[in-house]
Amino acid sequence: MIMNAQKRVAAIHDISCFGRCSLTAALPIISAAGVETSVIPTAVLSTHTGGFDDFTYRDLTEDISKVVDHWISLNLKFSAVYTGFLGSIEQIDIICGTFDRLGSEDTMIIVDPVMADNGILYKTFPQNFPEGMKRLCGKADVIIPNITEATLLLNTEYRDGPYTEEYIEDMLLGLGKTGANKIVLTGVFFNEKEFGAATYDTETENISYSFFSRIPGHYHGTGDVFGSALVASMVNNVSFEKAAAVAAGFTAESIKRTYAAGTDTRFGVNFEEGLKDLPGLIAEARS
Ligand code: PXL
Repeated sequence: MIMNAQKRVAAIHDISCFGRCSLTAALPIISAAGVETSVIPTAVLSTHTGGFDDFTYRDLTEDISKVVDHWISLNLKFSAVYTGFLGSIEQIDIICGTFDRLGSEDTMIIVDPVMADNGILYKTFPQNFPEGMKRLCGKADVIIPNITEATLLLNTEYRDGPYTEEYIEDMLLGLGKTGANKIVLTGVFFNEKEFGAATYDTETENISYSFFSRIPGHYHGTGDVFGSALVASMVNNVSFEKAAAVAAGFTAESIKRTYAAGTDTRFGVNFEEGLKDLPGLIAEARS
């Protein structure tokens, strides 16, 4: 392979036309890190589903395999495939197959099992969706669940925070047995002052935490901002734990700006004004 070839990622998420999440976050954030970002939209919605009613919903299940067929005919190679919100339960099997079809041994598979938050499965998904998501996570190198998604993957009961170290570390070890080698758990906090992510690498058995000052409110789309910054860092050869720290810092700064502006929390976070700093954060984490 050419040493300095530009990295290319395939991002497989919905397009929420308004609300700064999924592809409208992944595309600018991963691109800002110098990585070519190809997309497969799983659905097109007028807004995301968190706090808005009457959103439009166009399911693109039928298109995914056709996009992949065309890409295969072009012999495209990917450094990573990064999946998030899926448009239907049928897409689980299609995306499992897509990992095999688009991936080579150098391709990192990153699955954000987007399906739930605050103890509740998103309303667009059937009750058996978590079973399918478990299968998708089993094919991943890296998974990025929040606490609610982790409980659905492990069939354990959801609890509100603050959490204990024992609760989080049991969860990380449990997730480490589901197939992925690297686990990032988001929405972790042990007290009201700090908030962040925990990581577990099943190969080194290392557990790490990245915490930032907690800001009041529940901001929409932060999981996608975090996941995109994590992918951007990892494909740029930042180590796993440092990539989680870059992602947590980038997300925390985005939340801080949004809180200061008093924006409606449904409208997503101001990550845009942090994009110019992302390459520097990545370079620093790599050195
Ligand atoms: O940020 C996750 C997400 C992505 N896409 C859609 C969503 C959500 C979360 O609610 O509704 C459509």
